[in-house]
Amino acid sequence: MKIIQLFGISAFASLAFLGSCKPKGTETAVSGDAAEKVYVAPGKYDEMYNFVSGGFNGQVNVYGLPSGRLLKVLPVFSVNPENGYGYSEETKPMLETSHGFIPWDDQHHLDLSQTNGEIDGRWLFANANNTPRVARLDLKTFKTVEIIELPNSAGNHSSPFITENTEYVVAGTRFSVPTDDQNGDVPINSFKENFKGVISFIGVDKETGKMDIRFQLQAPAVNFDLSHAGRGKSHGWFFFSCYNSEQANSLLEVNASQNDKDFIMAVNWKKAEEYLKAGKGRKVKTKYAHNTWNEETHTATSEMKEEVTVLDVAELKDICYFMPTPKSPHGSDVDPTGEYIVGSGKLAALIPVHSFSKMLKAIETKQFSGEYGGIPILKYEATLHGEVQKPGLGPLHTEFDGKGNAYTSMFVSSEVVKWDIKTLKVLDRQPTFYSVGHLMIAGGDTSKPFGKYLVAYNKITKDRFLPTGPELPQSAQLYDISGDKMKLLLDFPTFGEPHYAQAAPAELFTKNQLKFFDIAKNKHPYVTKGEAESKVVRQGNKVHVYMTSIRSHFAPDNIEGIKVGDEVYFHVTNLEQDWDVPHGFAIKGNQNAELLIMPGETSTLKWVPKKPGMYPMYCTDFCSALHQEMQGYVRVSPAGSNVPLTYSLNNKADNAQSPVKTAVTK
Ligand code: RUQ
Ligand code: CUA
Repeated sequence: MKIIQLFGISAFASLAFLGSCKPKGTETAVSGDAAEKVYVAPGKYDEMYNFVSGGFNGQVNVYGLPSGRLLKVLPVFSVNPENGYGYSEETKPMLETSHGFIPWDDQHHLDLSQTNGEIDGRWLFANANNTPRVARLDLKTFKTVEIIELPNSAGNHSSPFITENTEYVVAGTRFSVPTDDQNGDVPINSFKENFKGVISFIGVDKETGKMDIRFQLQAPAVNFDLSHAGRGKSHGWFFFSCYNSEQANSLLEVNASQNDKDFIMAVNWKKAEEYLKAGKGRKVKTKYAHNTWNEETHTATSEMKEEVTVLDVAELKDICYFMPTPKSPHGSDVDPTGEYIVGSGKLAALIPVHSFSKMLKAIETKQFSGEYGGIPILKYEATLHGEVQKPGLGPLHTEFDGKGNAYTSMFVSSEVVKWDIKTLKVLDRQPTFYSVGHLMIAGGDTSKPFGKYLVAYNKITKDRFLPTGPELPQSAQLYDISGDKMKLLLDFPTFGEPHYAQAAPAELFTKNQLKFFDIAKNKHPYVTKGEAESKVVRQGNKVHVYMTSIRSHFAPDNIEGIKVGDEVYFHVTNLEQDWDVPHGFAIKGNQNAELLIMPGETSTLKWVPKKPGMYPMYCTDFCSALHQEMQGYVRVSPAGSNVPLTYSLNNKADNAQSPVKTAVTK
C-alpha cells in the first residue's frame, strides 16, 4: 500500500477520487471459454508451478497454474507450526541472525536459478525485507536450505535478483544506514553525511548452490527499490532503481517526491570484480549469520561471520553510472534481449525505456550532466530509447513475453498495459481488480520467457471474494496472453501480501524431485535406524529419547522416570522408505510445535514438563487406518523421586523392546 500513501490519501479514497479507476463490468471482462482454460480435471496436474512471495507471512507459497490451486506453503523466514520449521531443534538455527533468533519476516521477491539466461529448476532465492537476509530453497526437496544475513543493510527490498548463470544473487538496501564499521548512534538528520546505500553481491557455487558474500558496493545514501540483472548483451551489468535522491530522512511521501527525476543506477559488476581482485576493497568488521541446512544430518548450523569486503563506488571510478529516470522509479526491468531497461516511476505519467547500447555509447563519449555522490550522471536523452506515452497511472512493474511485448502494472489506474518494446506503442489494456502491484509471466524476467500466462498480484480485493471480516483475502488474477488481447481467466486468493513471483513448466521441477530421504544415508547424530536401537539415555537433567516411528507406532511408546526439571529431547526417526508417509509427533504441554518427520529423516522436539503427571504423545499426521492408535505415554514424577527411568514397547510381547528396559545413564 506504500504507493497510495505517496498521494497522501487512503487507497479507497484515491480510487473514489480518481473515479474511473475502479473498472466496471467484471462479468464482461471474462470471456466465455475462461473456465475451460483454467479447469484442471480431478487427478490431472497443473501445467506450471507458480512460486509466490508470501509478503508479511514470510513464506513462499506454491500454486499450480492455470488452476490457481494452492499446493504448498514453504516455510522460509517465519516459523511454521504445520511442520515444526523454526520449532524443531534442527531447524531453529535457520532463523538465527546477528539480532538473535527471528521468527518472522516480510518476503517480497523471488528469483529462480538460471543457466544461460534460462530457468534451470534447481534453486529458488527469496528475500527477507525487514531483517535483511537472502534464502535459498532447494527445489529437489522444496526446502529452505540456506539463509545468509546481509551486513551494512536495512530493508532488503532490491533483492534477490540473479545474473544469467546464477553467478550472483544481488541485494540492494532499501534504507540507507551508517555502515557497520561506523558509529550508528548519530542524529538521524545527519543522513547526508553518515548514511550509505550498500549493495551485496552474493556468490553462488555452481555445483552446490552455496552462497557467500563476495563483496559489497558502497553507494550514496538513497533508497534502492528494485533491480534486475543485465542479460545477453548486457550480462555483466546490473540495474537498480532508486528513490529519495533528495536524501530526505522524514516525511518521504512529500520530501522524497520533489525531484523530477531519480535514478536507475547501472552497475558494471565485472569491473567491480577487477577492483576486488586488485585488492581495492576495505575490510569492514561486522557480524552476520550464515545458516546452512545439511541434508545428511538433517540439521541446520548457524555460523557468525565477522568481515565483509566493501568497494566504495565514489572512489573506484567506472563501476556505477546514474541514468535519470522520472519520478521515484519502482520496477527496474530488463527485456529478454538485454537491450532495454524499463523504469517504472510510481508518480510518472509515462514509462521511460533506456537502451543499453546507448548507455554504453554515452559512457564512452562522456555524455554526463553532472555527478551525484561522486558518481557520474548520464544525460537522460543520451540513454533513452524512448517513452511510452499515456500508459496509465502509477506504473510499477514490467514483465516480458519473449515476443517483443512488455506488460506493465498500473497501480493507480488498476490495469495491465501491454506495449511494444521497440515502437513503444500501447497495444492493449485490461483492468485488474484492484490496484495491481507485481506482474508475473512464466520466465518473464529471463532470456526465454514461456509466455502464455500472466498473473497480476493485487493489493486490494474488496468485493472479489466472500468477505472475511475486516481483513480480506489477498488476490491474484490469471490472464491468457497467448493472443493479441489479454484475457482475464481466473481470480484466486493468496496468502498475504503477494509481491513478486516466478513460474515455469512443471517438468523443470518434477524431474529431479526427491520422494523420500534414504535412511542408510541419514547421519543425524541421534538417528535410530531400527526399533532394536531405540533407547533412552539420561545425561544429568537431559534425557535423550532415541525414538522411531513406522506405521503405526512409536518405539518406545511408554517412558517412565522423567522428572520435573528434566529437559527431554525426543529424537524421532521416521523409518518409512516410501513417498508421502510422514509421521507427526506431539506431546501434551509441548511449548513449541509438532514435528512432521519425512520418511528417512530425524527431527527433535524439546520438551520440558512443568509438573508431575501422565503425558500422552501421538502422531499428528493420519498415516494409516490405525493412525489413531499411534500414541504413547510419558510418566513424569516430582524432582527427586526415585522412579527409575525405563522405556518399553509392548512390554508383554516377544518384541525387541521387551521387557521394559532401563535407560542408560551417562
Ligand atoms: S514491491 S508492488 Cu515490495 Cu516488489 Cu512492487
Ligand atoms: Cu503416524 Cu499417524
